[in-house]
Amino acid sequence: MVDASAQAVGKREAGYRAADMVADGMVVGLGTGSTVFFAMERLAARIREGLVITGIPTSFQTAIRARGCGIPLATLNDYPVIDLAIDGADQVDPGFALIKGRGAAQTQEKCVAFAAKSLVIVADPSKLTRKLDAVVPIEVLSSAYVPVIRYLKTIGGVPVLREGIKKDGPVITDNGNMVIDCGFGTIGDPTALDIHLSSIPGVVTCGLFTTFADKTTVVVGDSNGCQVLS
Ligand code: ABF
Repeated sequence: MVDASAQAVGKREAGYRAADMVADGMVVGLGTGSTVFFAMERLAARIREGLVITGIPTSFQTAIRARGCGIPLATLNDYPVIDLAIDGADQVDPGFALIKGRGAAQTQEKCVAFAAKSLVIVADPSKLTRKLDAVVPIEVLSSAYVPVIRYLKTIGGVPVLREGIKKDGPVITDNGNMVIDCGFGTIGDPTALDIHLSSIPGVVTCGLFTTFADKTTVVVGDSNGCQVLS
């Protein structure tokens, strides 16, 4: 059982440490989720002290929060190369393969990770796992969610269309698509599954991130401080 307040302290430690890795003049990818929000809180303080950066948000939610923090924003089309991206994760394995997308923002997060020279994943210890085994969020065209679900079942997946908290309709992403959360049990070969899922017609982006390990640093925060893994 995860202690929620200790977890929040860890997230803040990790977020603040990642924000301190940002240098003046950088273009910074801003991921989605509560740990990244701590990083933005710290960036806001540094901006008040004179830091100049440009943020590239990965979701409407992050853009709103970043504006509130006084972080100047631009788009990936304005800045196709990002100096450093800070993002969260649902699970991280020892080789830095990731599951992301609980916030339904994995498409833009993957675009930003791809464009980034370096990717800093901020996490609390509960995110670290020996083997990835969480559900994989899959963003899918609304016009093809039924055949995609059907196909996922044929490859041994347990797919569930993500609904809102009130269960009164599907979650719709910032891109106007739906999300399928698909269980696969323990994932033996994350790279192969990433490639397979990404190749299904109708799938926009799957939440497995398996191609960024070489440029990834993982900052794990807990109540004693941070561990930086690279
Ligand atoms: C985003 O937010 C997602 O890709 C990931 O699912 C989630 C992590 O959220 P949190 O930092 O709140 O645990 O990064």
